[in-house]
Amino acid sequence: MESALTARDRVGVQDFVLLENYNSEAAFIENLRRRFGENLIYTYIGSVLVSVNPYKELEIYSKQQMDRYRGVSFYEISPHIYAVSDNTYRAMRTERKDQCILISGESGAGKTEASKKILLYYAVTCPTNDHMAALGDRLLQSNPVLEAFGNAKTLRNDNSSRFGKYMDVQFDFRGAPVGGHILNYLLEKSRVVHQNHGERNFHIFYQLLDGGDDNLLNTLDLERNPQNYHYLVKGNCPRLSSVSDKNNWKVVMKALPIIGFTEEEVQKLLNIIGSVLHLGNTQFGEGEEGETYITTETQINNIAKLLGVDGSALREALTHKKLTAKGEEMISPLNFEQAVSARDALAKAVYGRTFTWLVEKINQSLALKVHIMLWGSCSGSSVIGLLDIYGFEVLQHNSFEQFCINYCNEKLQQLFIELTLRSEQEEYETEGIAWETVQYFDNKIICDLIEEKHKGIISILDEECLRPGETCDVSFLEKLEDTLGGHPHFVTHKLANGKTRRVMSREEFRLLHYAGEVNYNVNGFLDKNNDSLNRNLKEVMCQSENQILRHCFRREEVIDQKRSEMAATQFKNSLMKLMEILMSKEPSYVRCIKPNDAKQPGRFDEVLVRHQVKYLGLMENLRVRRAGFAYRRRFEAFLQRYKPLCPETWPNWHGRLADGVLTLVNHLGYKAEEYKLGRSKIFIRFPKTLFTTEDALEAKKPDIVIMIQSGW
Ligand code: AOV
Ligand code: MG
Repeated sequence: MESALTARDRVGVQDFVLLENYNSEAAFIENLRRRFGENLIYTYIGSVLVSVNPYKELEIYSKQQMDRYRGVSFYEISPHIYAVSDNTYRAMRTERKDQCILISGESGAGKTEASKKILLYYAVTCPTNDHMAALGDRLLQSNPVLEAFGNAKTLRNDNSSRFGKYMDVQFDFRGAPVGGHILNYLLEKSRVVHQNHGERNFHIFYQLLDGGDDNLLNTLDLERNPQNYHYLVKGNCPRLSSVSDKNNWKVVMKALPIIGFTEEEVQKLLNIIGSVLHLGNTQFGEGEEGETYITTETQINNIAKLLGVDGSALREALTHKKLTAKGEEMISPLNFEQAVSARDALAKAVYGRTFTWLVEKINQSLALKVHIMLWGSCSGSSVIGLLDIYGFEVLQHNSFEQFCINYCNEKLQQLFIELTLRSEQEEYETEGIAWETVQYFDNKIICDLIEEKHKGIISILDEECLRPGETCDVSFLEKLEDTLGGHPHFVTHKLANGKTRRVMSREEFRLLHYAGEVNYNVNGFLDKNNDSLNRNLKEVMCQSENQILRHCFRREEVIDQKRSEMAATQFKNSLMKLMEILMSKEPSYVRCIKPNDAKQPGRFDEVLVRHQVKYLGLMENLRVRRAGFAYRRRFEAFLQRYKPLCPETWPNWHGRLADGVLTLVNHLGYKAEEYKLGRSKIFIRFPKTLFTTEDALEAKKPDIVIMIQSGW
């Protein structure tokens, strides 16, 4: 087996734990920079993988590379995303515990690429289950589809994830992938109707116009030029040099049937995408008496045809609102602005719900098939979860979406702190192991500021949305000021002495996030949180002949007028559930770093990298790791696994567990500095110690079989 490190692999140190001056941030960054210069984009902090985006294709992801990493110990070979994948897989197999890989870093740092590499590793290297041979394929094919509908070009990343994704991959007792499930989080729907300058709508629109054949575009009544569609011109950025819409279209169209979409479903899906574009081109006029009417009849006819809805009902629903007052239904006309926002709300709802349908459909295709469960071959199966969310982002103009995205990143950072920095140190304490505490910034204060009941930003936002009478974005901001003014992480234009901070607009509040300061403009917060759609528009949609739409817009929703949860609260609750899922699994971390803001290869902007190293808490991570122990095992688990290596502990140890462990490690020749015994666990300082023991066990395996057979 090829496992030797080459000289090039050894540029700098491959594990920061080996850094001589481990307290020096400059030395840390210098090590990253030197390795980056040699295309060594991966470095460890213990078992945490730090990855720097190379912004170019490297020849390090081939099948041969995968083979190099299979079954090989972490430290024998250069750091790689495959090593993390393999290690996680082996931990799941040997310890029979569910695992998760948490990938974090700011927008454009390489999270999505990392998650795809991990999935590829499992699809290629894991044994296949005869009955599920195509599952790996379907897992892989789900990516281009989800990216087409859920990713877009932003200023930070040409392929930015605009939804959060958590994917569980389920393995059977032989380690073959047999099922998958995706949870999706808050798609940035506002992008359907508006894009900032230099940004694009979701990829699928451009892919369809560029890649769809003439016939298809004819049936959808679409023209090839994206400039003709209002929803595609807001960012003034129709094409991308880094992305081929035409090729990606082909990839998506090939993937859909593999995942299990029927031809009819694909057609219905495209009808919806087309009708969103027609909706964007639907224009309104204002009559003499202030009434609103539609000036673009063709668009309405196209939509009616594509979605199988009644044209005149749609026309009416786009210009009128249905109200129920004292049990009676009333129709009231919309003014021009209201009609425009009803139209946009419809486009967002249709697109957003279709995206959810798409994820459900993919989940059906990846679902663990019943016959396997009946055969019982899934007992003892385990799961590896992969988390790839939208990264922290600061734009020129930050709104509700950035607020949610950055909140999500705060939660993930909090989880990292909980599971690595805090729990690690707490464990030494409970186990009674001498320890010098490492200080770190705990971002819980920011999470609380956002999510606390009654006085957090989300609660205040909900309250403002529900409060009867005149509420608006500015009254929301005032409420925030009243409740949160003086909080160390919350700032507005108002200064404590009653004066105003001139650099801030009166429509903004600033949050001092763990990853940096962000000014949020409150314009649109209430609307986006309300996320409401006029009832008569829902009615039209649920009568559609398009079965996807009928699935997305249920009759019950029109009849039952109870208010559902507001968008931010729904997001908060789904994140809470996600945290629970992640907490129940054994985590591994990939910390992604963006080397420059220009998306260019070979450029390592030290200031930018230093900022990320700081806020990701990598120095603290290193200090905890360095001062601590790489491995810990409960006494019984340690004894159970390694007892064949010592005649006194084999086949059973009858005394106190701690004494058994001591006898065992003495026999193995562990030196005093290599380990410590806590109250219930053994702590092993260096990975090498454990690997040597593992190797000894491996070498002993044939003997063990003989020992057992001969009743020893
Ligand atoms: P993100 O997921 O972290 O941002 P991506 O994974 O989409 O970032 O990476 C951004 C771009 O960087 C990719 O499209 C690639 O061009 C390049 N890239 C990243 N990792 C690699 C790699 N290992 N090798 C080669 N190129 C890479 V966001 O979704 O915006 O938070 O929300
Ligand atoms: Mg991404």
